Amino acid sequence: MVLMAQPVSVHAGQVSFVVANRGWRTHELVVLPLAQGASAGQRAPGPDGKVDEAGSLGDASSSCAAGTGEGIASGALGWVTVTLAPGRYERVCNLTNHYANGMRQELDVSA
Ligand SMILES: [Cu+2]
Repeated sequence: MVLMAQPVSVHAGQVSFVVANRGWRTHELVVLPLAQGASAGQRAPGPDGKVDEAGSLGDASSSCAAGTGEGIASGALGWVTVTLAPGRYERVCNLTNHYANGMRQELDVSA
């Protein structure tokens, strides 16, 4: 599993994410803040195979619709628009075990 996202850096403000699920499983995209000094991939999943979504800026987890839902089905698009302050973020798929299996990527937001 992999989460490939472009670009890897954007300017602060409103940012729209369009997520194409090219796999056969259901996926999602959640935008989480990265703590000072932390890197993408360092979160420890809990017993449920998911990472803590505290501080989430928003997520795309709906098939052919905006925002939160039941996940983006295989072959479908999901999207979300969030407002990001300058800083470092991590885009993750937080379905069970997907984060641990590599579905995360850093996003840097400049002023
Ligand atoms: Cu996933």
